Amino acid sequence: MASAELAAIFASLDLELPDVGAGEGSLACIDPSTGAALAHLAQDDLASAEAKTEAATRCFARLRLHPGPARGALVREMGERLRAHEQALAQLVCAEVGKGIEEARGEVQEMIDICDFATGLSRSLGGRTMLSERPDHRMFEQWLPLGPVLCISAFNFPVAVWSWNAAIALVCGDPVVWKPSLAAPLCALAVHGLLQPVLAEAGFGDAMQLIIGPDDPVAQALVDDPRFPLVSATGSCAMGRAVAPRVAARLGRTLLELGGNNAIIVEASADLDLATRAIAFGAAGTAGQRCTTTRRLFVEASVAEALTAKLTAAYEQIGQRVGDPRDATKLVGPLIDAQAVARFSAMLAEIRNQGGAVLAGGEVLDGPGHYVQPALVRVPPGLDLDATFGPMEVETFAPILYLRSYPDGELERALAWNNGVEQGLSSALFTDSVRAVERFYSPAGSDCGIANVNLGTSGAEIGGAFGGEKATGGGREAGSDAWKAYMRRQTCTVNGGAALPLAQGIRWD
Ligand code: UN1
Repeated sequence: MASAELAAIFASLDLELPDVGAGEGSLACIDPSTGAALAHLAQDDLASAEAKTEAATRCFARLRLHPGPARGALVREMGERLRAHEQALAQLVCAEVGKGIEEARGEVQEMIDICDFATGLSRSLGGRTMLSERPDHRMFEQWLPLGPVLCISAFNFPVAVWSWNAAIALVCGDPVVWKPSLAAPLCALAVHGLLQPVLAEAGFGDAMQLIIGPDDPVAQALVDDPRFPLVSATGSCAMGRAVAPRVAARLGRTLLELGGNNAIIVEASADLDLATRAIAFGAAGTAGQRCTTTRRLFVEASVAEALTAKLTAAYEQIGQRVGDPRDATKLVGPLIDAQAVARFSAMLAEIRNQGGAVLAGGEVLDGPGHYVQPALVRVPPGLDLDATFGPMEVETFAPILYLRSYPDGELERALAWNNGVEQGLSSALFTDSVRAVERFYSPAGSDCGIANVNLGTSGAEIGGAFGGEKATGGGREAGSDAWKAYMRRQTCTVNGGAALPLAQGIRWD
């Protein structure tokens, strides 16, 4: 994308592109489909990050007293602005992170959806009343605003994941300080520039802050700051391992949404055409750069050959449709940067080295841009998955799908493989068998935060709680009761009587 086009997108949002030009300390925003710089931005330093944190903290004192439904009305207005500018924002997501235009539109739609959801929530957040064991006592719980939330987001969902946090946090009465990925600052600037005025017009402009700065020292200082009772961070397991102990050291709360090493199990009874479509989208969509991307595939032996043939054919077609993410006829855009391409190639070399085979795809396309053909890989036959996953343990953030068959009738084995990695984000089973479904959903079934039957691992709706177990971090964002992470629970007991009966029947007189 040319800089003029980028400036036009910003202008359509009534914003100016704050391009400071190349220079010391400025951040280059790279278009992954060309490798060229789109713009250069000034970065926050410790002093400006401190000022923004302080402003958010001061704003919290007022926002927490603003009625919940009134906060919901602000979030509804934010959703309206997003609706009105969906196309421009999608173009920006597409340009900055290389997501195909249709998927980029879907990402903006997720933002709109969560605003709708949070607006409804703003009239329904509530606690319960419990029966007290003491006469004339009333016991209930209430949920109160928690404080400023630090939201660290990743490049692959540069705006949607922030919005899951921000929309919910704001209706809960919490300001949000956003530290976006340095690979996607333009998306953050645009969304902030579009939505922050909604809050400003209502006198709560400081409830939305944007800090674009390096991890060291800016993000580290934010993570350590006790003014953030909650740090919500999305990214790699390595990032979570760096953030969580720092927040724990000050006894703060974290909401972590980290890596996935997601598997699909295909039983012999499955609709193989349906499975093929779901696997292809899950594994190759977004160029394999979703945390929910399908990375491992376990197929019941008697259909392994048939499914492999269908997938190989699908991958060959997909390989022809890798290219410019702005072109709606393409299915796969570029990887985020040259390092991601290098990791993709290195992993395929390692797999071949260990006796695995690349059945389809796997080529790096000539530049400019960071394009690769999604790879379908047969796991090295010598690798004993009951003992180790070898290279498959690693979440290579690129489109590599590992395929392995399991003996007929041994769903238990496939479930053990599904659960055998350190992450526990998403999982799926393709089957026509009710028994298999019940096994998958039983306490001995999938150990992931997301478990789907006859659909793929990626592409969750916002209405459910999103997140996973084990090294995925345990956090839940977006729908269901994920809002509880953004509030503090208070258990309240009122004595309406004249006596003072003690709990547990204790006598103390
Ligand atoms: C992510 O990759 O961090 O379920 C989020 C999905 C999307 C969200 C992915 N709705 O694939």
